[in-house]
Amino acid sequence: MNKKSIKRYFVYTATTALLLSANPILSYAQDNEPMPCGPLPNDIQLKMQDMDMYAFIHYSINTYTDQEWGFGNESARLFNPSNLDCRQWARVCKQAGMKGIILTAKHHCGFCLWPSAYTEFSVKNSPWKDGKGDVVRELSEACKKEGLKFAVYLSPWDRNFAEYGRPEYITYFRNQLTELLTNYGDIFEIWFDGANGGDGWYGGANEKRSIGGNYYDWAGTYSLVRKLQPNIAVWGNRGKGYQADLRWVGTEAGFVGETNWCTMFKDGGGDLHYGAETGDCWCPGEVDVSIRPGWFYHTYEDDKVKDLSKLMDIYYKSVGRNATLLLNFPVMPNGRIHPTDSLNGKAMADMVKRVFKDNLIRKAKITASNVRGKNKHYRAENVKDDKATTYWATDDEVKSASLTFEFAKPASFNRFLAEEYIPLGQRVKKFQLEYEQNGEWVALKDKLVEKGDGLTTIGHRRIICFPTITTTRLRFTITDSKACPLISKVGVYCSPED
Ligand code: FUL
Repeated sequence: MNKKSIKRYFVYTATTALLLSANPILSYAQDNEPMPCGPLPNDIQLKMQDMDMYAFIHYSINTYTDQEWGFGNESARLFNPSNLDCRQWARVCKQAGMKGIILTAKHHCGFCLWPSAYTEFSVKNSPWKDGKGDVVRELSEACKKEGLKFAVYLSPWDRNFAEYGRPEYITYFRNQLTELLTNYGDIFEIWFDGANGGDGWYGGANEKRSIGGNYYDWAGTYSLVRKLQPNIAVWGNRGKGYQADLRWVGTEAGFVGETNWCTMFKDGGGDLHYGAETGDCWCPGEVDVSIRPGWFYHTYEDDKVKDLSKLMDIYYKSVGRNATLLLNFPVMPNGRIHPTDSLNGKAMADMVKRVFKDNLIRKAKITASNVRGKNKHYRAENVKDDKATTYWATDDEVKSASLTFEFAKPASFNRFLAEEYIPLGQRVKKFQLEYEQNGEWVALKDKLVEKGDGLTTIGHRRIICFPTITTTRLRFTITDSKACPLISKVGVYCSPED
């Protein structure tokens, strides 16, 4: 072996060892690691789910015409913010606990917030910065400075472009995608809205245009996106030859089903709101909702900004139900986010921090009804170490098992949180919570704030709200699971609001 090949040999063996220890399937045989169950998330999806919350920013010509959907015949000269400050948007979002921002680079009206080389309908023909400005650039830089990730929304429907509905538009659309995914650094998500076809200006034609099912050739478009940005999460559809990483949850009101599977069907099937228990691919829900009734800014909605209690409700019904939260902040015509939106967003983040600061489980003694292979590696204490990589597991044949938490002194709490180790699949179908009162186990299910499906799926994170109880013992029983349950975290907390 010459020097070069010796070096190559060492790099090869070290990499193989690393891969073996990091890859759950390959290292399975070594330490009795549970086998994966059903479809699994990819690394991009795992990272997205760990982000919990990220922001949408809706800003376009609509901001200046007081509309939600521009027709496409507006003048680019209307775009004239007096005090545009992307750093302020990034700060507002960061204070609201958002880990990244998705900007409407182009909404349905077709106006581009960046100086696209392929259209005249953009910031380059606006009075703002004498046509030399680029909102996409400014926000991508502001995000970097604030330590946030950056992403874009590019509306497939374009009511301005003359060729919309014809093959020429697809070339235009992909040219614009290429600009956005090449010139602005790392993009964490691409959002392809579902509103498509209908009436519009279309270069003066002023008509209705409908498109066929495969008009956008999503298979080709997704592969272009992934070639340009290998780490991007695609939000959108599933079908033959193409798979989005995240799915819509079927409503824009800010909630997903209590029962919520991350799995769906590759052919596009599955319930958007509840997922598909027997699905054949991983496609978790993303709850998109605006902090105001509309997506774009309207002065008449200044007193309709969602308040702390509404925002917490949304948090529990999205992040607390195995989904991510995409919360929209509209920008005002002056180019800034309104102070009420900013204050309410911050109040939510502060409350989330406050509620989930002190996990009472940390001081509790934990007893498990079963521990996989009686192996320390899978012990019950793993649920309180705050490490996403460790978990409590049971033997393979066990589909029902419990953890009992014993508090040294009576503990008062009103929130329960559980997380599954999802890199090996989503498993739990049903669980039960009981607490001890006067020497007897009392079921918590009758006290739940939600009177819906009850205690069903867990996934990345499930949070249960109930009026404050005081007890010395809590029992968490998984009563049905697709395979042996793997629980990486359990928490109980006392929120100041019941
Ligand atoms: C919808 C769009 O039509 C709205 O204008 C908004 O952008 C929302 C996020 O998606 O489908």
